[in-house]
Amino acid sequence: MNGQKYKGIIQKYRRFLPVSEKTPVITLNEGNTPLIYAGYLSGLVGKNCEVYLKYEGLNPTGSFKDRGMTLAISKACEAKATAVICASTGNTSASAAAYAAVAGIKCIVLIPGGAIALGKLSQALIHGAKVLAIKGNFDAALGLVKEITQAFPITLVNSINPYRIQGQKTASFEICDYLGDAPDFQIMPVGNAGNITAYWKGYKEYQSQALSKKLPVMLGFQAQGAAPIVRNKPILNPETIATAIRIGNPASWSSAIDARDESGGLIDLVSDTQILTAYKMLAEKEGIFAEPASAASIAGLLKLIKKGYFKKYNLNNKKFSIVCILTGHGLKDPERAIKTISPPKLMRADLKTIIKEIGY
Ligand code: AN7
Repeated sequence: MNGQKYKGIIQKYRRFLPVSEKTPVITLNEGNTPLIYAGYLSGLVGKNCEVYLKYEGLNPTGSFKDRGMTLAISKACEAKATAVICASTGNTSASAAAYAAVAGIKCIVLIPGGAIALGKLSQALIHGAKVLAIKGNFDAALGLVKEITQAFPITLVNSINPYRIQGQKTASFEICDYLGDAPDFQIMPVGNAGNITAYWKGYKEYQSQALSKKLPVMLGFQAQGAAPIVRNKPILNPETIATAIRIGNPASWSSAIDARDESGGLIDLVSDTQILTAYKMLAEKEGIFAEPASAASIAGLLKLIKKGYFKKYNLNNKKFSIVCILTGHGLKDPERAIKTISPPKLMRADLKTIIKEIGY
């Protein structure tokens, strides 16, 4: 960092981003998230494999959305916008609300009523956004904000705003910088499909500038009840416990397919049960608490291991790497954690009782 203090992804990757000296930088020092070696998962894949977890839950508002939001809000401010709006399954609204607060501009968010995790709702509210819960799902909310921004001078900050994708691509730069090259495989959840689009764009840009050699095989996972890309048709009533990816008609559908096909990868689905198993395993074996949508990455990894997908890579005795993206923090959805594990029973505050319960 040339002795400079870290000041977020715009400062760090300025030359890859559509900013100038005139662009005000609205930042919360997002990015620079750890890529954590996952010993237990590596062992499950095989002896030649290194699995890493890109822990995006450690961004300032607890999800990867901050990377795109710093740029979207900075560009909105450069254009003298006074208000931004988004539809959200939760994390985008939390991030938009926080960055709009720093920028001192108005933030409006439309969320599917009763279907976003508590942590995310609390964030949007506490940062002072105007939060509107609609009787409809994310796809309906996105339709509404598109219409609103066509009619009123409010800037859309969903990932159809190209600055969001531009900012989010910096995560792949960080992975390449850390590993010295792109990984062989990247596994990630797919909802509105902006993030898979962003990562793929980032990997291609880094390679074209000779900052990395390889391109990863992109492996995306949707939730079984919300898998429009896998099923090749929009889902009218998407359902999954991974509320972040409860999306039936992704905005970046075609660029997700490009990422899949250009990289020789796949977009597949995992069930809610598989997501919850992976969610628990990740917390218990790797010490990382990620939200259910993020655990879809791990559920996808487990599914591919079971299918023997990595067998041929294990056979040729060369080391290979897999990066799983953990898009959001587990604390976003504390209710899910408590539902997944039975809550503790209340006991008498008595030494004997407690020691007996511990098993000594
Ligand atoms: C934790 O916040 O769409 O495929 O409105 O919060 O780029 O949509 C969130 C998506 C994965 C899927 N993991 O990313 C929103 C929203 C988490 C997320 C995704 C989301 P995209």
